[in-house]
Amino acid sequence: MLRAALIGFPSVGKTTLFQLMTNSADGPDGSRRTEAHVGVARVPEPRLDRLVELVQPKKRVPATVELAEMAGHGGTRSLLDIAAFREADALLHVVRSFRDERVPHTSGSVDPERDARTMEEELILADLGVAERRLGRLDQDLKKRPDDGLRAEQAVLRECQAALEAGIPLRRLSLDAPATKRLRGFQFLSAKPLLVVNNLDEADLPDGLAGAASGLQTVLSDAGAQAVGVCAKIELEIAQLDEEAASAFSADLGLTESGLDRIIRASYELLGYISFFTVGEQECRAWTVPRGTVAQDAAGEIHTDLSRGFIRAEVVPYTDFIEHGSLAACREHGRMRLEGKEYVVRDGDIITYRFAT
Ligand SMILES: Nc1nc2c(ncn2[C@@H]2O[C@H](COP(=O)(O)OP(=O)(O)OP(=O)(O)O)[C@@H](O)[C@H]2O)c(=O)[nH]1
Ligand SMILES: [Mg+2]
Repeated sequence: MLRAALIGFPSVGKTTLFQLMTNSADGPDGSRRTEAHVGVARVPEPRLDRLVELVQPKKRVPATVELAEMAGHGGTRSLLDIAAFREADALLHVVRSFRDERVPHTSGSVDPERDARTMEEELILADLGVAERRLGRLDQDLKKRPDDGLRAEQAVLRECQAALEAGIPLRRLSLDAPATKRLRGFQFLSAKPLLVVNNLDEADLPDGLAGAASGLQTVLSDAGAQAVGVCAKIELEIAQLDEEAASAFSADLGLTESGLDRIIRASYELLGYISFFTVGEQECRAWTVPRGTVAQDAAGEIHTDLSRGFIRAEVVPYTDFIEHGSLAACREHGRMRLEGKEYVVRDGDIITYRFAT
């Protein structure tokens, strides 16, 4: 399951977006900066809808994304203190482009480019603090007891320190696999994939939806980040309308896809995530794994028993399933493949696991 953290400066629309994405009405309790506000977003997946139509299962279970929202006044420090942020797979940085004068801006003016840059600087500074503290300790330890593992850690941390001091986020370093592994435990914020969510003014629709007009593009390429546009407040209002009114209103504004759709799709693209499906009379269900995941690890996403007792995976590509309408028909027509542990799962695969308990 993808875990994402909604971060940003005060009053940029994080809670509004959180409500839009998780379909909830609550927000974080502002008085408790030590806890994250956590919710679950269901991943929109039209292919799952098609499978449900064909299979008519008792249950339709979408993939989910766990969303943690930061309280604006918690500051970047709270990102280091709270596990839900430290452990996030991706950061969704909400920046304000909406101009509404009734909502005061903490920096005095609406400037998404400045905000994106400032946040990036804060992430870099936070990481620099972590790296320096660890390097200090390593120095002392190495004086007492020379150790190759510690020395390797020191080397890679020094490389990080140099990058951070030059204002380069760690996600832009190309480190080899052992170095990446050594760094994993630090959960550096600037190493996390970053999606800037540009909270647009209504008047910017629909052209702003691509996310990065103007100077924001430069900030994004410096950061190695992507952007997507939303109009959180209006989209939340639309989400509360009945279907007919919602589609009429959306069409007026040029919104062809919901904000949730766009953000999730952009996050999946950014992270290289794909979907696979399990189908049966009980339930049809979508799952998310990073591209390149092998069948046995994908099984572990469903249940550890499936991974441990893995025998084989029966795989049907999505388009074949749609053409033939059922797993049995796919088997009859020779469209079902038997794959082993090392099979690399493809986007849209329908998988039935055979396993021993
Ligand atoms: N006009 C307009 N107002 C918005 C938009 N998004 C959010 N707002 C308003 O801005 C104010 C702050 O929104 P929140 O979603 O609470 O922002 P936040 O980032 O969670 O704020 P903190 O948690 O206090 O940092 C609210 O009054 C929202 O209604 C938008 O797209 N357009
Ligand atoms: Mg909030």
